Parts: sequence; C-alpha cells; structure tokens
Amino acid sequence: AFLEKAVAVGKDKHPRNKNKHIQYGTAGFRTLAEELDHVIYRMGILAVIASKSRKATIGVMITASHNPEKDNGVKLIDCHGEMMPASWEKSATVLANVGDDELIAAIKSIFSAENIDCSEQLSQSLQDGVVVMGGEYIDFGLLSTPQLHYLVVCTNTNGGYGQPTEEGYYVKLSKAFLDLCQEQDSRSLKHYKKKLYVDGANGVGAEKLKLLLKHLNNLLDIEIFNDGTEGKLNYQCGADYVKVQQKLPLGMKVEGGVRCASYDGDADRIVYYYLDQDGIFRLLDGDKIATLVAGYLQDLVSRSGLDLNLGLVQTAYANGSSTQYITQQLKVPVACVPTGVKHLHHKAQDFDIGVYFEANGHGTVLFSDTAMKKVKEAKQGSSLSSDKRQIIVRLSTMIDLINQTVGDALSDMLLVEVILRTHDWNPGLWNKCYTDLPNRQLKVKVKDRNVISTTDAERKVVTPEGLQSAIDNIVSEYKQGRSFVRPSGTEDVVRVYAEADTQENTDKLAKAVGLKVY
Ligand code: NG1
Ligand code: ZN
Repeated sequence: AFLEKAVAVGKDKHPRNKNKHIQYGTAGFRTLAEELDHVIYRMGILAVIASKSRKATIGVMITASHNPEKDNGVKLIDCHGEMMPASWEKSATVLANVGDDELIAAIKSIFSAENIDCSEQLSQSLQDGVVVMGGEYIDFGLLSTPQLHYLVVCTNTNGGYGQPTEEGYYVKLSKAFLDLCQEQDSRSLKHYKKKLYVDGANGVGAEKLKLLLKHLNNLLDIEIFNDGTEGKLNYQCGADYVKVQQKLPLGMKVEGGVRCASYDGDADRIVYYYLDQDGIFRLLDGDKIATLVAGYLQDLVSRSGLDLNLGLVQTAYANGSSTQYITQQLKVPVACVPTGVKHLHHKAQDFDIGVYFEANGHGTVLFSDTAMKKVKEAKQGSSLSSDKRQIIVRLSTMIDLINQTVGDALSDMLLVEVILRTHDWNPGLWNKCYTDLPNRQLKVKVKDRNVISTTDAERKVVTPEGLQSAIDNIVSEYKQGRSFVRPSGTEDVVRVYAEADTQENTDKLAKAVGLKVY
C-alpha cells in the first residue's frame, strides 16, 4: 500500500519530467535547484528506508553549500553522524533517476540490496487480500515454516496435536525431549557431548532456537552463529550452502570433533557436520540423518514386538552409499521419488512408519493412524514387561518429538540429539555408519530448461533424444559412476548430479555430463 502511494504522490506532485541523469556524488546530489524536486521527494523515501533498516535516526540536509544560489543539493547523514556508505549512494542514484512508474521496482531493489526485511509490507498485502474476501486471520508474526504447519494442525484438531500457540510448540517438543533424555540420565556418557554449534543462516531459526533453549534445562550447550543480527540471509551460510559447497559456513569458528548444524532461512532444513581430527570437513547430510533415524526406529519397533512396517523415502540426490547401507545393512526398504517434499511425504504414507529425507536436509517421519493406534494401545496394555513398556513409551514419546507435518530443523535437531545421546555417539561414530561416495552438484544455464524431461524418479532423461545414451556412455567410463540431470523446479537452471570413486573423478564426470546438457 505504501509503495503504490509513493508512486501516486510522486506522479502527482513531484514528477520527474526531465530525462537528465543525476548522480549522488561525494556530497550528495548537487545541481540546479529546479532539477531537484523529484530527487528530494525520493530522498524522503530513501531516508525512511535507511532509518528503518538501521532502526535509528538519520539526517537529510538540503544545502547549496559553497555553490551559487541557483544551485542546491541534498545529502543523507547516517546514524553515527557519518556519510552514507557507498552502497546507499548507489541506491540513491538509482532511485533519483528511474521513471515515475519504475519507482516501486527501484524501492524493492533497495530492500534487497540492503537486505531489508520487506516481509512486513508483504504481510500487510496478505491481510488486505484476506479481508477483501471476508476472511478472518490470526497474525502470528514471525515464525519458522514448520511452526506454522504445526499451528495449522493444532487448530484443526482442536489442540489434539498440541496447543495452537508458538509457546505450545516449544512445550510439546521440549517435554518429549526431556522425557527421552531423562530416561537415561544415570548413564555416564563417554562420547556424546552436549556442545553443539548452530548456524542459523541469518534466518528465523536462530531466534526460535533461543526460545526453545529456555525449555531444555541445559541438556544442550548450544552456541548460535549467523543469527541474523548482521549477515545476509543464506549468504555463505545455511544448510544449502554447507551441503552444496561442502564447507563450513561464514563466521563459524569450530574445534575438531564438535557437532555443528546449519538450518536454512525458514528452518525447515538441517544438516550436521564437524571437523575430524585432521581438520577435514565432514558432512552429515539429510541422508546421514535419515539412516540414523530409520535405523534407530527400526530397532525400537523390532524390540517393541509391534507389527509395524518401516520404510525410507529418498530422491535421486541421495548418496549411493546411503541407499546401499540402509537396504543391505539395516534391511529397511527404500523408495525413490522425484525431487520435492510433496512426493516424499506422499510416498512415506505407504508405510506404518515412513521416514523421508532429501539429501539437502529436509525431512521428517510419518506415523500412520494404524501405527499411532497400535503404540497407544500397547502403552495402555497391562501385561507388559517393564523392558517392553520402556520401549513402547519411548516410541510413543518419539512421536511427540517429531513434527510430522513437515521437515523441521528444530524438531529434527532434537531427534538427532536424542539418538546420538542414546547411542553415546560423537559425530565421528555417527559418520562411520557408511562412507559417502564423493559427489558433485552443478547448475547449468540453458535457453529453455524444460526441453529436458525425465522418468524413473528423475534418474533417466526422456528428451532430448540421445542425451541419456550420451550420459550413459560417459558414466560407464567411471568406477562407481552415477549421474543424472533434471530441470530445477525452483531456479532457471538444469541441475547435474554426479558420484564416482574419487572426488577428482566425480568432478570430471559432472563436468563432462554438464557439457552434454549445455
Ligand atoms: P529444485 O530447484 O527443483 O532442484 C530444490 C531442491 C529440492 C527442494 C526444493 C524446494 C535440491 C537438489 N533441490 O528444488 O530438494 O528442497 O528446492 O525448496 O536440493
Ligand atoms: Zn526452507
């Protein structure tokens, strides 16, 4: 609403009617006074944006300084009394020179260049849309994506899934976590340490983690990095960066052997990692989390004596070693589906207990109605041995710990922590379950990514004709080679994935396949 008004008032009262380019120089805009009207109007707009972004007072000076009387000028003074930084000078120049109709786009680009949260205005637009249709809404303010999923279910089940408040979310998760930890408080732990470093991706997760921590009775000793007070959202940090680049996020200082985790911006993904004793970065991605969780639940189920089937759902991006480990070692059935949570979630519903994870760290566990009922009934049963009872109670508390609605960085983190604690594992012991095949993801820009169509859960190309056999030929030259390409559903690129026996060969393979796409 503000933005439309800014354009309307500008056009009406302070139009830009000369096409002369004007630049924010060392001391602001300087030119003939008669050419400055629209510029000064726009500096009013910029001043508000700057002040809001700095959460502080800034200044606007109108002066001809040492120049003749017919001249004039305008400059901004930043919050500590100094000149505005160069990036703002650039924004000022852009804003001063766009046509009256391009003002909205220019303002939005300043929001993004200066990393300003424009969600408040978008939230207002949303509310306008709801009200226009006679709808009602609850404005929860800032939440993580999974928190909203949780609130929706709670609301529609009249609290059956938990209290429909943000606090209710923390209470539900933390209670389950504390119960699961307490059960084994008496054991002395040799390898599991409560120290954990978390990279919040400069998104909403860090703030929410701080609130959750208040409920965890110091069972975790968490240090938070990239909490959004300084850096840019997902810039050289966050789950995707760490997973794809296979390195530590910006600003994180870690000691060897300490568990680290990265969330993504809206906290529905999480990946773990650590530096080993040689200082080498080791990733514990969605596949490693999936196998940890599936293995653990599988064991619980089998010890519980309940007749429940458990399966794991992956995508083509799952590391080949993880699929091999889960099918051959853990003997858990694995299904492969196309990329995208909706496919994984849907497939996971085929099992009594369906674990699904994308390699990038988005995933959760689904318990079917049958599974929930069986666990509940068993828990109420009177003829259980105390060993069995303990296992059934564990399983039941696990259900509370897991946000079944969607992948959830906070819930998944607690889940991983509980399992590691139960096994008394450090990250090295976790990582030893299987060794990832070296892998590489590339993006290729093409004219029209949709000429590529795929089948077999995106593992084989259908069109353009000949591409798949070309890929097959290349792959056959590599030991343990596997590669596939698919058009991204979220970016205008084709993604190339490759695995092989060594990192060097993997990179070569990915590049060679990429060239076929290009
Ligand atoms: P695309 O752009 O279709 O590859 C990416 C992720 C998906 C999923 C979506 C939605 C990879 C390779 N792809 O999809 O897994 O998370 O974004 O965020 O990580
Ligand atoms: Zn996300």
